[in-house]
Amino acid sequence: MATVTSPPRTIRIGSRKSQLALVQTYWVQEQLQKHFPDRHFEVETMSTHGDKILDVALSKIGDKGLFTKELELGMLNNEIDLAVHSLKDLPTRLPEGLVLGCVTEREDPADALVVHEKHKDKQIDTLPEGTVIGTSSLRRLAQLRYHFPHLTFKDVRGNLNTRLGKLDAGEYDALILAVAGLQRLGMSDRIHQALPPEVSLHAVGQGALGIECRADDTDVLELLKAIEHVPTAERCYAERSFLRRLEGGCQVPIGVNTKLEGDTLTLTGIVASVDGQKVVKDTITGEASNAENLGIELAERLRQQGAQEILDAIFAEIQRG
Ligand code: DPM
Repeated sequence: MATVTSPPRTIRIGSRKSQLALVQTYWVQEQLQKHFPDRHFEVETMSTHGDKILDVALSKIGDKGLFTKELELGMLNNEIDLAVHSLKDLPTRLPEGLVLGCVTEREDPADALVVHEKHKDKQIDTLPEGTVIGTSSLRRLAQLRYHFPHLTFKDVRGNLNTRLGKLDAGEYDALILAVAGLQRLGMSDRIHQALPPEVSLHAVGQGALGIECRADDTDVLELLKAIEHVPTAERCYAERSFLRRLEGGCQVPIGVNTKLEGDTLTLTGIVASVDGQKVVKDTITGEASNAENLGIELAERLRQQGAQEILDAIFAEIQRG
């Protein structure tokens, strides 16, 4: 009698419903399908808390995992098998039972200046006094205030199209957005200037996708290995370890930059006060195989230089509301 083997299970990929999340998820689905043509991958969408409260400033919500919690519950309840996140939205500590299964190849991690038409002949350092810049990122706000105290900053929420609409309508003179998000949505033409690291260090994990799965799902972990980009992963492990050590959530003025040359990893980190008055910044270099320890050591160095006081003041401010 012939043995009957059951067909391999369908892999259910969870995603937020935003346009950017879906583009990213379908890309991951396509990559997995390419590597494993005999397996079946399907996409399940879910709304997250962060998608539902669009009118509140992100920094005031102060909730880690704003965009990830529902997907994580989905994995723990066995409704989905993996979740695709923008790595920068994935908290550095994951719920018990879940792991970061892989990190995909990073796009340009820089922040982008997007301007209203009337400023099209300007760069970040030539925008006139009082220019209104839209951002809800404390990290972008703090660094730009530090360099350009004459600029004015205003909160902005909503998806990319909503934000660009507000810019074009004249509610803002400029926006700061991630280069990677604009590129993935086919809006590279809106990138007026990619901000150099001297002006703005990007968020931890920015430009990379992080795929989360159940820690004991050896099948999925094996599939994810095929689409892992090791150099990106090494850089991001250093960045995430740095942020974890500083106990920073995703809404803190902490920025990073990493470079990988051969096996040598260089990590720069910054902690800035929201008013742009205080900045603590340093760089560490070492073996890429030691990525996580480099992140920890850099965090400790910044602590000694005053980063903790800056962060404590911000956490107290958030608590007060
Ligand atoms: C996080 C921040 C922002 C997002 C904070 C920061 C930007 C918030 C804002 C942690 N997540 O960067 O300091 O400007 O109001 C987000 C974007 C992307 C992933 C959009 C963006 C796309 C880029 C990527 C929102 N999450 O940063 O413009 O995948 O890295």
